[in-house]
Amino acid sequence: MKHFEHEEDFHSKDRKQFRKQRKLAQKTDRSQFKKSDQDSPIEKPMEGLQRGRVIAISGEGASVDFGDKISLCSLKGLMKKKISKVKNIIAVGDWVKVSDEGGAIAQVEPRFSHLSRSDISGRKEQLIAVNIDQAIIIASIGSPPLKPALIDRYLIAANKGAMHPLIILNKIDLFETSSEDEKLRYREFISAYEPLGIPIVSVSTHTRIGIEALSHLLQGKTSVFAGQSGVGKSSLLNACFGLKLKTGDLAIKTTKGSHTTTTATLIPLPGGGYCVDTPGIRSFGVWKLCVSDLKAHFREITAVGENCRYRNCAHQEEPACAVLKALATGEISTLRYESYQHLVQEIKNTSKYTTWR
Ligand SMILES: Nc1nc2c(ncn2[C@@H]2O[C@H](COP(=O)(O)OP(=O)(O)OP(=O)(O)O)[C@@H](O)[C@H]2O)c(=O)[nH]1
Ligand SMILES: [Mg+2]
Ligand SMILES: [Zn+2]
Repeated sequence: MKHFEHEEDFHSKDRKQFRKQRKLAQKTDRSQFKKSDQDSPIEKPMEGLQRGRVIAISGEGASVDFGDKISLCSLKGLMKKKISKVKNIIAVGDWVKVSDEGGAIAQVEPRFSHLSRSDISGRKEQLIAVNIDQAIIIASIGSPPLKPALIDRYLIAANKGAMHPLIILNKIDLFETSSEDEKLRYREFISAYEPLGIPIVSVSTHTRIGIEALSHLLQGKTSVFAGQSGVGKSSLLNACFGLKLKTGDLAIKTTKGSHTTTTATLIPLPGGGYCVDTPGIRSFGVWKLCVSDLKAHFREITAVGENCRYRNCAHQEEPACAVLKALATGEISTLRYESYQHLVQEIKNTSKYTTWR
């Protein structure tokens, strides 16, 4: 099966093919491919179809697990029928119905959860994995450095997609030899994020600290591993379940990490449950990020902000700003404040008509 270097390559190929099909079809039937026809790809039930689960997607189609066999199925049937707001109309974790002849996917079942992001253009939603119980957000305390702002993005996306989030901080074995700055950042992170009520587990595949606890959290559930390239997602799955997933060698590459896992794959776990190992991504834009997402996610900032002098206070340099005061006393964490300001700016850059109250 041909694998693309990045998932974007595959989906942009998809889009080109689809545009061609739409042009051709519009000549004969203008109703079928209307741009407004962009809802979910779910259809009325059809007879004579086999049900299976999408475990991986490549340039040639989707690998579908039918229980007794795994087959490569085409997306052609779906592409001909529907245009979708999402960039990829099916995703890893989808339950699909496939026609016996030709192995084309005819239907996609309703999803109970999804993890998605904005595609590179910012105009389409890109599904990472669907029908997943929990999003395991993985970061490392060093190599690559801890990025709280990226973790906040994943937390917001998990919440929007109805997945339970968990934070895993890998490479805790590096703590002793870390710089004072890195140590401080790690401690600050724990004290700022623990009060949010999201489980945080510090682990190491090298010393096996926390590996048993992580295995326990994954057992019997369906999870998606998300996080920057090089944080150790594949290494952690190997350490927890004795798998042999390909991992990158940071020692001979850069400390930024290079993409070792190139396509998202749903992996059955020994003892029950599934996990999607995903390729690390460079940037993660939350799809349809809005003011209410920020209010819900940065509750401590929203609550304190009620006491600012101005109702539309941006908490930047305004007089009598309660948030800046709380920041100075340490009541609000600098990491959370910086992350909040980043995301506010992102909303302002992408939407013209944002109102803050
Ligand atoms: N020091 C240290 N290094 C680790 C640990 N876990 C993984 N690594 C190293 O981190 C590097 C990257 O690991 P991977 O498992 O390939 O990372 P990944 O997140 O799957 O990366 P992508 O597939 O590119 O997204 C490898 O060199 C691992 O040996 C750890 O606990 N401590
Ligand atoms: Mg990997
Ligand atoms: Zn303020």
